[in-house]
Amino acid sequence: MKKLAGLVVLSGLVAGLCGQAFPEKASAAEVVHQTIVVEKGKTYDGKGQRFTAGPELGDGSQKEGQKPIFKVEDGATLKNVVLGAPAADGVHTYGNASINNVVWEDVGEDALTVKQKGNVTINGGSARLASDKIFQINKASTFTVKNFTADQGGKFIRQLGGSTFKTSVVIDSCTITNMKEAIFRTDSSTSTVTMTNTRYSNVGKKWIGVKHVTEKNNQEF
Ligand code: DGU
Ligand code: CA
Ligand code: CA
Repeated sequence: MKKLAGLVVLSGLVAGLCGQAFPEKASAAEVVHQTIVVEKGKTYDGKGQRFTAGPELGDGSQKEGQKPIFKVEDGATLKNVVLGAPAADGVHTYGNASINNVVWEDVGEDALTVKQKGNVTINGGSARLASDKIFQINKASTFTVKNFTADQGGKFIRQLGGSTFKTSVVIDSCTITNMKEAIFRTDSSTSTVTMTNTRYSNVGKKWIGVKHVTEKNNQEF
């Protein structure tokens, strides 16, 4: 975080010296004081805007009970958004949701949580610097992540500890690096994972508790 702030200041200076300022949007973050709700069936296009959490939502630490920056309702789409630090509890989904090109620069308590059952698809984007979980699945769902890059976390995906509902995880065309524990961890004997066309390195045990694993065309490096 510190490093990043320094970089932003530095690039501002350089841009100033060269007489050409960067577009305002590239550096300015909008501080969110109240969760932004993407209502049923609607699309929210952030057009690259960076958002951070105000203290009302949380500090992005491992403290539970923080609020999300975005709540995505059934049939809604969130796209082209950058979440900076602090990111509080990131994004919550309720039902079917599409999350396209969302970048978590510094994951808060976690990056995204499935709060209500549905098909959740994350396409494009990236997440890094998660102290523990990146994606948290709290309700039965089909959870698809594709064209996504994840670096430095505890677990890439975690099904709620102790839960036995079925989650179907699909990971395709991702790059996953430096997970302390696993790519997917579950306590449910019915949950499944299918991973294809994915590059991964230093991801701990890869699967913890997963009884049904399908892997094709992946590359460890
Ligand atoms: O202590 O239920 O981390 O949704 C256990 C909690 C925990 C959840 C989860 C989440 O698993 O709060 O963020
Ligand atoms: Ca948590
Ligand atoms: Ca959480």
